[in-house]
Amino acid sequence: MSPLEDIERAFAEVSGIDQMKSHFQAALAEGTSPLKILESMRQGLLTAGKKYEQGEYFLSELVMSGIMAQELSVMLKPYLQVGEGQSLARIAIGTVKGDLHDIGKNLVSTMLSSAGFEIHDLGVDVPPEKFVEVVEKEKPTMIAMSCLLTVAMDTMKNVMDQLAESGLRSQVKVLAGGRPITSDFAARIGADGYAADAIEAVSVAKSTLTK
Ligand code: B1M
Repeated sequence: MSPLEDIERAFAEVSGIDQMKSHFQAALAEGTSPLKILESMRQGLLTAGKKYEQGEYFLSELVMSGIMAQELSVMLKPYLQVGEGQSLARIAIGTVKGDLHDIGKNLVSTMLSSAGFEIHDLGVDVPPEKFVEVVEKEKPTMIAMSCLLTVAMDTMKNVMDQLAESGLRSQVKVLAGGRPITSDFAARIGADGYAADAIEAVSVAKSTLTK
């Protein structure tokens, strides 16, 4: 089995940090691209998530898969950062209210900052009022909303509504993404851009700047 397959299986089977780390080292030693490592993690997490959904795994396994993903994200970070350069624009990013998932958001932040964006990370469980306040006071060029839970998707719509109500909508671009978010949903709520993953987030953020 290749190190990439090993990484995917380590996440699918939630086999612990030590095993995952040794597969990660093996993958690096073979010169595997960090983006491929990320994709193997994502595939493994999909399986772990499905097993949780089907009752085969408990919350403890979901928690452990999250800890493993966090560890791998931290180990991957130096390989994903390609340089600083001039700031393209300021982006305030957060996971919307009701949602505590932050691994994907953090990867999106890493890729955006690596591409030259200045990132203001608002964290998780961010209420619409907070997004509005940040737009008003700090005037970022863009806000980026992440959401992993279907029950929290409505918060994205609330953010858009509150931006419009406060007269700030035209002053800021809005990006939306996360596992249950689709381009249709993003368009329906009036976001300027949608990205399916952290890599796409960079190209979408860049193209949204010129919209
Ligand atoms: Co949660 N969880 N979780 N979880 N969890 C999911 C999301 C779930 C799909 C699992 C499942 O049942 N199959 C399910 C949601 C189902 C649904 O809503 N329909 C679920 C559930 C139910 C829950 C709880 C409710 C469980 C419970 O308590 N009973 C609970 C909710 C807590 C809360 O938020 N209020 C919960 C908790 C947790 C943990 C804390 C244990 C942990 C999170 C740890 C953390 O984030 N610090 C966790 C984990 C690890 C998962 C899974 C297994 C993995 C998520 C992850 O990190 N993926 C997940 C199943 C899955 O997604 N496979 C699951 C890796 C990450 C790199 O991918 O986050 O998708 P992702 O990000 C991608 C893209 O989505 C995109 O780019 C990223 C990188 O490529 N992206 C953007 C993300 N944000 C973007 C923003 C953009 C653009 C792209 O622009 C702005």
